[in-house]
Amino acid sequence: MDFSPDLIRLILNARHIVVFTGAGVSQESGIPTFRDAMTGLWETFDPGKLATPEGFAANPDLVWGWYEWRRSKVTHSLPNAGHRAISELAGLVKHLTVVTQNVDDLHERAGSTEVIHLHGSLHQPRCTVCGAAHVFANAAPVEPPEGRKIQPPACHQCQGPVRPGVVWFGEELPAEAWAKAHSAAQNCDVLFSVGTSSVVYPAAIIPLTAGQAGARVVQVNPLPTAHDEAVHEKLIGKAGEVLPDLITALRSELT
Ligand code: BV8
Ligand code: ZN
Repeated sequence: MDFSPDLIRLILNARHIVVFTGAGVSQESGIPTFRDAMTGLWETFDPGKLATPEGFAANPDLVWGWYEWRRSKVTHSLPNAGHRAISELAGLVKHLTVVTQNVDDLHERAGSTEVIHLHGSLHQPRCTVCGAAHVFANAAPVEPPEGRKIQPPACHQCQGPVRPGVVWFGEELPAEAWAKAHSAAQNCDVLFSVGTSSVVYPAAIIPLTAGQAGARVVQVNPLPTAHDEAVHEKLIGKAGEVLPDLITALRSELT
C-alpha cells in the first residue's frame, strides 16, 4: 500500500500519536471480533444481553463460560503483524499511546508499553461482592467447548461469585482510563482508528475528540464503519497488512 508523503511527514514530526483499536486488530490472531464472537453456539445469544450485569446475574455459568472460552482463545493465540507494527511504530515516533477497546493482552504481548484499556481485561476478574482481584487457578485454560456453561469461581476472601474484569454494556468505563484516553486524544497530532466498527460509546468519542482537537484521524479497516464520514483518511485493508506497510514506508523515509 502507498501512503501520502504528507502523512509520512506528519507521523515522523508528530509530538504524540494515538492508536485507537477495536476487535479487528486481533482478528488476524484468530480472535473472533466482538460481532463475530457470537458465531457458533454463541450466535443464539445477543452480546448486548450476554455482556451485561443483568446477563451475568441471570446466567452466571453461561456468561462465565463465554468469557473463559474467549480467555482460552486469547491465551492460545499470538499477537499478529498488526499488533507488532503498532509496537514498532512507538519506536519510530516521539510518543505513542495505545487506547484499546479490547479485553485481550495482545498489544502488551507484542511489546506495546503504553496501553489504556477502556473496557477492562479478560485477565483481571474480580469478586462481585468485595471487589477483590481473583487469581485464576488455571493461567492457560483448556479451551472449553463453545456454549459450555462454567460455574464462576468463589472469591478467595469472601466466597462471593467472581465476575470477568471487563466493562459490560450499561456499566461506566474506568474513570482513570477514560480520563487518560480522552486527554491523549485531545493532545495528539495523529490518531489511527484501527479495527473498530465505531458504534460503541463512549469509546467511539475518542477519534472524534482527536479530530475536533486538530489531529489527523486515519482509519484502518477493510470495511466501512460508522466513522467513515468523520475520519480524514481511510486506509482500506487489514491491520496486519496495512500497518507493516506503513512501518516499511516510515523506515525508508528515515534512511
Ligand atoms: C455506558 C467489553 C452508561 C466486554 C464491551 C444507543 C446509542 C448510543 C449508545 C448506547 C445506546 N444504547 C446503549 C448505549 C450505550 C452502550 C453502547 O454504546 N451500545 C452500542 C452497542 C449502541 N455503551 C455502554 O453501555 C457503555 N457504558 O454507556 O454506560 C452509563 C453512564 C453513566 C452511569 C452508568 C452507565 C459500555 C460499553 C462497553 C461494552 N463492553 N467490551 C466484552 O468484550 O465482552 S464493547 C465490545 O464491543 C468491545 O469491547 C468493543 O469495544 C465493542 C465494539 O466492538 P469493536 O471493537 O468495534 O468490534 P466489532 O466486532 O464491532 O467490529 C470489528 C471491526 O473490525 C469491524 O469494523 C471490522 O470491519 C474490522 N475488522 C475485521 N477484521 C479486521 C478489521 N479491521 C482491521 N483488520 C482486520 N483484520
Ligand atoms: Zn469477595
